[in-house]
Amino acid sequence: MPLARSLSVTSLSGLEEWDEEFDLEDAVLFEIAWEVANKVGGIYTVIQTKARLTSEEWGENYFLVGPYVESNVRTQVELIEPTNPALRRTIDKMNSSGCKVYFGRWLIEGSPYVVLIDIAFTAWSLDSWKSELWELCSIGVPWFDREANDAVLFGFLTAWLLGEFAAQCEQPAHIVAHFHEWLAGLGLVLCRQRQLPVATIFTTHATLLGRYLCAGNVDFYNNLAEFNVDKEAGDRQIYHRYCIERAAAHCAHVFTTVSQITAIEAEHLLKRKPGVYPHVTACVKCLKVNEFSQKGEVTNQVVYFYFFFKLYVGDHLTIRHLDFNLDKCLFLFIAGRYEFSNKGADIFLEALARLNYLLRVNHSDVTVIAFFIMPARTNNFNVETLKGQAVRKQLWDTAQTVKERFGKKLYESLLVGQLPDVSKMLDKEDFTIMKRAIFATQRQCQPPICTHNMLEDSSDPILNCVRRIGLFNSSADRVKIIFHPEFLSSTSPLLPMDYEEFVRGCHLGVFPSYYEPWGYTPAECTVMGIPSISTNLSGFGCFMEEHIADPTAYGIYILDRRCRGVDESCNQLTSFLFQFCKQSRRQRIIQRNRTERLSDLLDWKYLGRYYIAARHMALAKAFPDTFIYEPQDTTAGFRYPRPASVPPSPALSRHSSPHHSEAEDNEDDERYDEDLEAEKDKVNIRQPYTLPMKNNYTS
Ligand code: 1S3
Repeated sequence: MPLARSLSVTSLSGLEEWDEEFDLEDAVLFEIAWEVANKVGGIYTVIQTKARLTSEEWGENYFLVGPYVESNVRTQVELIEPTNPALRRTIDKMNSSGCKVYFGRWLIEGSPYVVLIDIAFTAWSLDSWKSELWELCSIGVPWFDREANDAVLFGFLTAWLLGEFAAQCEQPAHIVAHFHEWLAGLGLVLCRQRQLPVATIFTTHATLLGRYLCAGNVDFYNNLAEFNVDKEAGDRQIYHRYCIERAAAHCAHVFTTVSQITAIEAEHLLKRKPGVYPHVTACVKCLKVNEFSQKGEVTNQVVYFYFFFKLYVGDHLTIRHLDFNLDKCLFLFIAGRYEFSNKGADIFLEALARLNYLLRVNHSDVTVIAFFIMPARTNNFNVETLKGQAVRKQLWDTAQTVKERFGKKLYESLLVGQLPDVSKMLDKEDFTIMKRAIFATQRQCQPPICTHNMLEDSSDPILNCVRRIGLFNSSADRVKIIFHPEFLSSTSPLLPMDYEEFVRGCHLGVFPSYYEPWGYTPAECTVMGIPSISTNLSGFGCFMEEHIADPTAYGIYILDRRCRGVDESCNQLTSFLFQFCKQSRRQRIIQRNRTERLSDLLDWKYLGRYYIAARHMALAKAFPDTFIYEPQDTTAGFRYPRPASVPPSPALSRHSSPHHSEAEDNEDDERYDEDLEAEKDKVNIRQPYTLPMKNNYTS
């Protein structure tokens, strides 16, 4: 019998311990998810950002498994011959049996290997696999549920891959297979049913029922223990999906989820307590803002936004009346999967209406521009938005024309040996061209709320809410709304920037979710030094509350949606927003610097250890003769201290009033630089990280 190998995870040095003490050469890790090289939602970001750390740990023995989507492969994957001989034989065998399986490197940090399975190519097996599923587990998948059909194909193919791989290995292999979310879960169920030599982990990033129940009008958290889960799933026509998810959770050697709050939910809805709680984040150092200047918050993106917005609401700004001061504009945003109430877009809009009222009655000179970046069905940009772009192009062309004419006159003057007469460099015709261009920016209608033509305009929840609260971007409104129902892309003609650039250009991310197992959007804001609002019903919000002494001082506003009614939460959100609007530029900069300092806390370097623990535990359960798992009590947690510069009492605050003047701001600039350095020094002397490691592995 091979010597039992002891696996332990102690503190953050757990990573080194694994490398030093254990020979992983014969162990192979497969990580299986629908979102491998296939961006659909949050799981993509999780897997993509974690890949580097996992590749470092598992090297050549780490393979991600996902669906083959040609358009994604063309842009993200370099197809190559399989490097591992057993895997090469596996893929050859599957391909000669009517499958299409590809192998390559995913071109992201860590360049992990990917095995991509073309499920459409094997669609002819769907009916027979469905009946096999019925025979095995009594799960009947209806023909009309396309996503569930994909889950069946993907599940049978991944189980085939793992089974074949185990058979092709010359020595008995120690395989770990980590499945994410119900869409990949069937593969796990089949692995166990076929008794494959595979240590299995199932991570759910949200429960199906939780998502559906919260999206309806249900008091979810107070009734968690009461739901008749089978009935609720049946009522929502997701019983078959629910069965796959629940079967995967129960069959797994190790069942994990992304946060404490989702663990409680999973225990009630899936009837198994997840043993570990890996706080997954989307945060990597490469997301950090290098060009963010400590002194000024005006990044290129902010300038771009000004420009974009100026054109977007052109007539208000430039021609009719300048209804807001560009230097006093604050850019807020919400982004993510379009789940109107789950993601808190409902209370955000309501709070914006209240904020608008407060800013108006207080005669504030601040203008808030709130972006909603949530994909919905559209048929392209609307005419008004495109007009803005056309005007931008026309202004640009005019500037080029005038520049050329100017250059020509300058050249001619130099040619005859004379310095130019500056007063004659622009003539009447130049002025006419320029005036015409400016006049063309005039518009007769209100700036549109939505940048696109919505397919379901009359029933769209954001648009209907805007209609109800009456925030129509009128010139008197201090809060303006731009709904961009498409994820951002640097190739977009309208807002040509990718998500990271966009976030950096904003002042505050607002994510008042009701259902948010983790919430990587506020986590991304944090690593990029952008303050954010999340809630104590989101994994991220709870995590920050637990680990930071004074989250607000770091620009982490946590809304109470647990113990307050909707109206009260909305008032609290309004007050957060109003406070933020009252901050001076200097206060915002200090806050951003503090926010950015939290990025270490969200690094995979530290949080990845939860995944390491889950894998160790699965190996020990599946191969008890070879591996022993020794969880260690590392429950001594840590708390990020209050920032050194936050006064213990408001009475001692130099800037107790957020309404100090601009002149004071300028005077303070030098003193502020010193403060900043001093504060940085203090924070550098921080305690070593000892993240609490939950020791209640019960699965
Ligand atoms: C899920 O994506 P979502 O936005 O549908 O998984 C994410 C990654 O774990 C998580 O952050 C998010 O809360 C979940 O909801």
